[in-house]
Amino acid sequence: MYVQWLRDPAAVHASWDAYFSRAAGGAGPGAAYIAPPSLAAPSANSLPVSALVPKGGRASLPGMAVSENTIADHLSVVGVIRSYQIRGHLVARLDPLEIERKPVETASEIVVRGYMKNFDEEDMDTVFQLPSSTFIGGSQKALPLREIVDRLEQAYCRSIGVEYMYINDLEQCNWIRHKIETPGIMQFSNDEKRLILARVARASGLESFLARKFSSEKRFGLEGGEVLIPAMKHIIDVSSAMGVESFVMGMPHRGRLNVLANVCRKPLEQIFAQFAALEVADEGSGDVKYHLGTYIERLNRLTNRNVRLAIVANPSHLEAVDPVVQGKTKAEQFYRGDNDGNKAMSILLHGDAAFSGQGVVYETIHLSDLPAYTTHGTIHIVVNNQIGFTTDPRLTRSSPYCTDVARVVNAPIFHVNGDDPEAVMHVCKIAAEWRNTFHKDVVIDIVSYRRNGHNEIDEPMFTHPFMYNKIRKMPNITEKYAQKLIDEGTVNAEEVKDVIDRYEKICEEALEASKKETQIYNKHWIDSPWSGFFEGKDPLKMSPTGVVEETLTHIGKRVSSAPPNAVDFVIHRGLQRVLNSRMEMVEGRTVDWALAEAMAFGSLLKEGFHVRLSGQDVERGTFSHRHHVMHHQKVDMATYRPLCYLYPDQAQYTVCNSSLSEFGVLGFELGFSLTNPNALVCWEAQFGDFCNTAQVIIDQFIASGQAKWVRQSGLTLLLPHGMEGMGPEHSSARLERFLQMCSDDPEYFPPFAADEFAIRQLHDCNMIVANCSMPSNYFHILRRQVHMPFRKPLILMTPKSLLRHPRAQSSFDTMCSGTEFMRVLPDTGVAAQNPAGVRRVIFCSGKVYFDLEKAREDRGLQDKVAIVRLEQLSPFPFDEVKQQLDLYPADADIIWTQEEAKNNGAWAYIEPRFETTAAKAKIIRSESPQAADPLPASGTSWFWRLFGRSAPMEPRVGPQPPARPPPPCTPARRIRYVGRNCGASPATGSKTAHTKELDGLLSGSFADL
Ligand SMILES: Cc1ncc(C[n+]2csc(CCOP(=O)(O)OP(=O)(O)O)c2C)c(N)n1
Ligand SMILES: [Mg+2]
Repeated sequence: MYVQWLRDPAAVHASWDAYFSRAAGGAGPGAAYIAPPSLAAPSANSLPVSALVPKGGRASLPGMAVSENTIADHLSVVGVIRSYQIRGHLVARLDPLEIERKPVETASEIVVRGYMKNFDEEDMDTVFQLPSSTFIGGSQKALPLREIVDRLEQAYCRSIGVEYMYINDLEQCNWIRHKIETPGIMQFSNDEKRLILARVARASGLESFLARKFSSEKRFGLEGGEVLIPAMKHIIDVSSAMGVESFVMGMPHRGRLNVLANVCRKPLEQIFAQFAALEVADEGSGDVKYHLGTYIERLNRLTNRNVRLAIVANPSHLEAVDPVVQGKTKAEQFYRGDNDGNKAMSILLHGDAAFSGQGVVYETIHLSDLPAYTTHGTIHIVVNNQIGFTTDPRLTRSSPYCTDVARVVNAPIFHVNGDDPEAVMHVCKIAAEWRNTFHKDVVIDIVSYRRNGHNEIDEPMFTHPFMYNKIRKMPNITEKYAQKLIDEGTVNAEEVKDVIDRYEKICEEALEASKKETQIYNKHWIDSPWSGFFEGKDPLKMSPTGVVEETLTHIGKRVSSAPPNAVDFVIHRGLQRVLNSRMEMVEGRTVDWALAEAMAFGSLLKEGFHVRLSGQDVERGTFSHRHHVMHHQKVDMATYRPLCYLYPDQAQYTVCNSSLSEFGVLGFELGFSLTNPNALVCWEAQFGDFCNTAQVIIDQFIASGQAKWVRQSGLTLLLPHGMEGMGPEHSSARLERFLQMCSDDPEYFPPFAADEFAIRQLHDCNMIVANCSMPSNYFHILRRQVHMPFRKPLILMTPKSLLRHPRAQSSFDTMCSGTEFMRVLPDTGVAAQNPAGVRRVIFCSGKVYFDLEKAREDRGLQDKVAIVRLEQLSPFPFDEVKQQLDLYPADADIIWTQEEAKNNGAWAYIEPRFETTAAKAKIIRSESPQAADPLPASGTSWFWRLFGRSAPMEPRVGPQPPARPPPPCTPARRIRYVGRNCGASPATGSKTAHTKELDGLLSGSFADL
């Protein structure tokens, strides 16, 4: 305070000004405090202390004395004001049900605590100067105490309870004070009130219409919280007026149909058609109606500006969509060059139980201020119906409010009574303006109730008799607000009836129209349309992934050099060694893993594709191999990112260390990948096993997103994987789990033509799983992600020790023009040159290849054992595996060697597919290829129609084909497992045991030859 006073004496209370003036004037210890002036009436009905201080402030106050009581009173007034600002929300009338309304006396105890004890009734008319920390005076500088308290009650203890005093930034605090305390600030014109009424009437109207027409259907209605609809619309109006053009929204089940209809203006007939059990006319297995996404462009009537509204499709898993929405929003801002989030913003809706219970809320909110993840402020709206399914928040939440999680990022939180629509609109306006001003998160907690059970066929009285007896007596919000407006003369009863009847008619007409529909289309519910991406593309044409050598050399040299134009940029000596050895490799036309990755990224950037790599410590790389950000050793925060400076007209490269979150960050990157297909978006786990804390994103979005929501994503997961004696964790990325989710049929050998086999499989699969062993293949598979004419998620097991393994290096020859990704890497040694002499074919994948290769050499078995690597595990390369089986003698022993335990790794996935392939190989030898079992072409599929061609063969997406007889049994061609036993833990914790196990599996692989 003293420092403040030094800057501006008027900034502190007059009593402190007097004190500091004397102290500064040399008053000795204890003497700076002066007694109150004797001329002042000692009664509290005196002048404000400011009046006792000479005009001009800080002049010394000789002889001036202010009574101790007067100073104490003034300090108490400051305390009272501050108390309301900090704790007023605790007694605000937020709950429409008034279940926990506190008695007035207790309430004032809670808020002002001891500060009012100084005053009695007489003091209430004493005029006090107002401190600069309040705006309750408006243009007045002093007010009687009664008026001060009254205005504070109005501002802080009516329908709005605001929490903001923990915000560290004074400007932000003052901004909120101003918006909340200024007298008369919450006023609405008659037209504005009519608009609120019309909007709330539509919200209620839709729910009651659905309740009448589809009484036995679950819709997770909004009744009791209908004010959400005008609230969202108001936020959109205010934000649109401030220039926002695109709104990306995420929300749970509750009220979703209402939001689609009345906020997004999704055609009602499409919504009603979802209630009829109609056949789906296009691709995808679909989802329930209250999970579907949408994307609408329309004119905002109030601002006369176009707005784009997207609701992101979500699974049942509450809050899981939050980071996805943020990533999608970030991408919209990125591609628009909207660096401050002025054009695109996100709105997230939450339930009270989910917002406080789900950890991903915290993970998402914690991204809000990170440079590479911020969306420059999200408006969170909690539809706080004070219940979660059957659960009472008083027993299932430790935090006082369901919104407390947002306090960690200093977000202001506006609690508001949902039955006071004007108060709700007021906080919505403040929230939109807050976001526009400070570009930070803000929370609106609409305290409401749930009129029905969790869904419409659920009985709430089982668990909440007290609450529901109250709810039964509650008038509908439209009735309540209409009555208020009628009472104050804003509208008359006929107008209200007209508003309600008109919407009912709209619904009736839409229902009639929906009855004419015979089919529904999943594509109508797409949340991220990629206009222009599919059109005119040949679905079987993959652009080349090999590049001219000059590109490799150029990129290689750039990432092997310190900043070319900054001679004084001091880099670490260890890094210099890394760069030197990189340069040597480039000169020798070879690459290791890190170089291959840099060349894949760099060549895509050159071609104009944005590349984004996000995850924990990705900038350097967990294994210190990447170094995409070089740090000046002498200047803090001075960095150089070589991949950003490859070519003058290249696309932007983003590499960003994330927060220590998997669920949040993976969800974010998935969202990022949805906005624009022309980008490579990668998320890297620190170690592969950590991806299991993001399992919801993997199961509910990545593996099944396209099937449920016809929405593609090319997101790439880089998961360090491999048994290297590092213990149970840090070893397995749980390859088996990904493979189990792959939708390619183990018993079906696709009948695709040889030149289309790979691409048709890729098109039909739900995701790609690969475990590459060579840098060149890593290079190609990354590039293939963007050069496919469609998008599929890629799950890539990535190496640890192979990063520096001398044999895990590739020649430029395998990356230059004309080369491509090899799904299978055949043996190229003596065995392959004389296949007839081969006694055993070992199939494997990933790092174990190098152990096997060495063991074969050690045993001198190069002519007897062929080793074949499956680089792409799913979709399973049936055709190329068959070629390998055909190449070697029919009686050669076939084994699958893996380093993961038998119940882990690829074995369970591989085995049935090998059986199918082996059976096919036999059949082909004895029968004509046409005798195999292709499915007959039936009509034109979605896939082919998409590209304007008729289908040569029915693709394997969508309805499953009729059951086929199992493949013929061919015991001679069975594949045998060699590897670790089954295990509960992915790997042993003992280095010795690890080595023994490895020796064992290598001996087993070459036994009996
Ligand atoms: C992660 C997760 N756990 C459990 C559920 C099951 N579930 C569905 S709705 C619900 C209650 C949600 O309460 P709240 O967030 O307050 O929303 P409300 O239904 O009250 O609008 C629960 C537990 C779920 N959908 N997602
Ligand atoms: Mg709830």
